[in-house]
This record gives sequence, structure tokens and C-alpha cells, in this order.
Amino acid sequence: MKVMKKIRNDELEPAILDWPVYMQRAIDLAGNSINTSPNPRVGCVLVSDSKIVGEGWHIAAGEAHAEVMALVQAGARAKSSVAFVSLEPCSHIGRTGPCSDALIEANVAIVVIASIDPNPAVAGQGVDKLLAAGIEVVQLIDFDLAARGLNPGYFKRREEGRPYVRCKLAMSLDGRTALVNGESKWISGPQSRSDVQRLRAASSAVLTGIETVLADDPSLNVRLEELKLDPEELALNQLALSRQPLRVILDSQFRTPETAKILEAPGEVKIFGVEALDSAKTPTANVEYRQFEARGKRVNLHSMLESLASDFACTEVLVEAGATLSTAFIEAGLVDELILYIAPKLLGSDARSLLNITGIQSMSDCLNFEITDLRQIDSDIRVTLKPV
Ligand code: AOF
Ligand code: ZN
Repeated sequence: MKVMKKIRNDELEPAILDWPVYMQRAIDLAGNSINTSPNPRVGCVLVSDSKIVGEGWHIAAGEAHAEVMALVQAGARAKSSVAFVSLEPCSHIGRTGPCSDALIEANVAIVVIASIDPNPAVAGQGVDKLLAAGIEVVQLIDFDLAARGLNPGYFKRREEGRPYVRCKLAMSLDGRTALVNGESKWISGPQSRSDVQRLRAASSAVLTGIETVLADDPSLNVRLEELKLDPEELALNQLALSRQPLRVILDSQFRTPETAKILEAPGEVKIFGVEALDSAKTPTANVEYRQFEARGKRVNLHSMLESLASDFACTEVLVEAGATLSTAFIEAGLVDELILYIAPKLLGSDARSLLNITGIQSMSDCLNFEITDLRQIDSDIRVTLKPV
């Protein structure tokens, strides 16, 4: 049996120099979907005689896989085509049939992939099925990073058993989040808040702490009217946006009031505490209470994230919490990405600080980040950072 070839873009022969263009198109198509949780975002392009004859992407979990959508569009033109897929075609029967079989039945000539599927039910077996059927399989390894970048949470959950954690914070120019009396409304502008809606919409779960619930009574839901998608994007994502991300409250002593807005349907809510469950309120159709392993007096964040990955299939998690809980996540090294909105205001040194990190004595102790994105959002600035 042949093996899969791995090729860099600078190794492509003249006849296939256009392959990166089609692979980029497959990756762009994958990005059409805001949220496919717990599945990965995947795109597929079928090319015959230098023409695209079919395109597809995975719209939402439970829906057709990218390859199937592209094959349906191409019909008979799929025969002898080259299939570009951002992820290895699946080999298992899940909610849909195996895509590798569908590609074999359609008689495609070559399958070009960007990344291997880390799902143990697939993990190379999709490639092997194609090879066994006599189809040439090539990985364009220069696209591996971009394909993984489409699905940071999917890969992290499969490879490390934990979701990808984004921590969102908003502050003034002088690094303050609220006045001393706690007033924090409207630090960042409406467009930044709409941007946060997008972060929520992309997440499997939005997580906060009991102090934020008690102080601000947030809903932490996705609101279409604030999301401000253009009509095309809205149409493409109708299904995913009809589902609310899971809302998670870390609430050691189960103090969440039954009237808290965050508990309102639609959408599931999990309240994780450490006290015995009989101190929790009665669960309702959408609210579940769980007792967790404690670390000190609080929920052990490591095992809580592992549980979000294994019990609730969470891939991308957004932490929207106050200084204490955000600090705990950062200090535990559990934040993969920090998203910081900076409003051009000075709140003064009586106001509350962004975080409560203490004990840093020398520059060698400070926490370092690299900027991965920087942009102006209306009158605010958004900085995206990764810990280094
Ligand atoms: C593909 N193409 O577009 C996607 C794939 O339960 P299911 O049927 O939705 O399958 C989900 C699994 O299929 C997911 O964990 C991943 O291994 C693969 N996703 N594969 O060939 C696609 N979305
Ligand atoms: Zn599939």
C-alpha cells in the first residue's frame, strides 16, 4: 500500500503549483462557521481541470460534513477530481457516514489534506482507507498550523483533554475595570460589546464566577441583535446561533440566586461548587448543580476544565469573570489566550485593578505575553495575547 506524501509548498511541481490556492479556499470555507462545537470547523474544495466543481463546509454538529456538502454540489463532476480538505476525512460512522468512503465512492483521484484528525476514531485511519482504495493522499504540511488554528479547542481537547481557554477582560487606559464602588457599566463601547458577543457565539461554554453573578447579574448569553452579523453570515450560521453556549458558574457554596438572569432559558447552565449538593438549590430543566473536587476552598480549576472537555465536550471556553477568578486562571497557567479591550478613559488609582496578581518581586517573576493581534474597535483597542 502506498503511503501519504507530505509536501511543503516550495516542493510543489509546476503542474500542481495552484494547490495552495485551493487549500487556502478550503480553510476559508471552514471559517464560514462560527461554531461547530464539539466538532471541528472543516472546509472542502473539489477541483477538476483547474475548476472548482464543488465546495462545502461543516455548518454545525449533526449536519453534513464538509466533504459531503462539496460532493453533493459537484455531482458527477467529482469523478477524477482533486479534493482539498482542511482536515483528514473521517473514517468512522458518527452522526454522519464516513467521508473517506464517500470520496472513494465518488471516484476522486487525489485527496489533499492540511491536518490529521486527532479524534482517536479517525487519527490516520481516514487516510489509510483512502490509500487502500488506491487514492493518492497528500498532506500540504505548510497548512497544518492554519488548519489547527481554525480549531484550537478541538485539537486541545483531543490532544490534551482540556478545552482552549480564552479570558476576556476590559479595562481603562490605566488598567482599571470598575470604580471603587464597583460601578463598571459601559467601560468599553457598544462595538466592543458586540465583538464579545462574537467570542461567546464561537464558544462551547462561557464561564464566570459567583461574585460576578452577584455583583452584575449578567445573562452571558448570545444575543443576535447585538452580534451584528451581516445578513450572509447570519444566514450561514442560523443553526449554530439557534443554540446557546453552555453557561458555567463557579460557585463554591452554591450561592447563585434562583432569580439570577444567567439561569434563564434558553441554554443550559452548570453550577459547579465544592459544598455538599444538599446545600444547592433544586435543579431545573436547564440548570444542573455539581459538586467538584476542591483546591483550598474553591473548585479545582484543572479538574473542572478536564470535566468540561470530557463530560460536556467543550472545545473553546470563554472566561468572562472578575479580577479574582481571572487571576486564578492566569496564575494556574490555564489561559491560552487573553483578549483585552482597552477603553480610552482614565478611571484613576482609586478604581479597581484588572487583576490581583501579587508577590512579583523581580522582572524575572513577571508573566510575559506576546501580542498575536491588535486592532481598533470603534473607539476602543482590542489586544489578543498568548502567554509565553
Ligand atoms: C470530516 N469532515 O466536515 C468534519 C469531520 O458525529 P459526527 O458525524 O458529526 O462526526 C464528528 C467527528 O467527525 C469529529 O469528531 C471529527 O473527528 C470528524 N469531523 N470530519 O471528515 C468534517 N466535521
Ligand atoms: Zn466526515
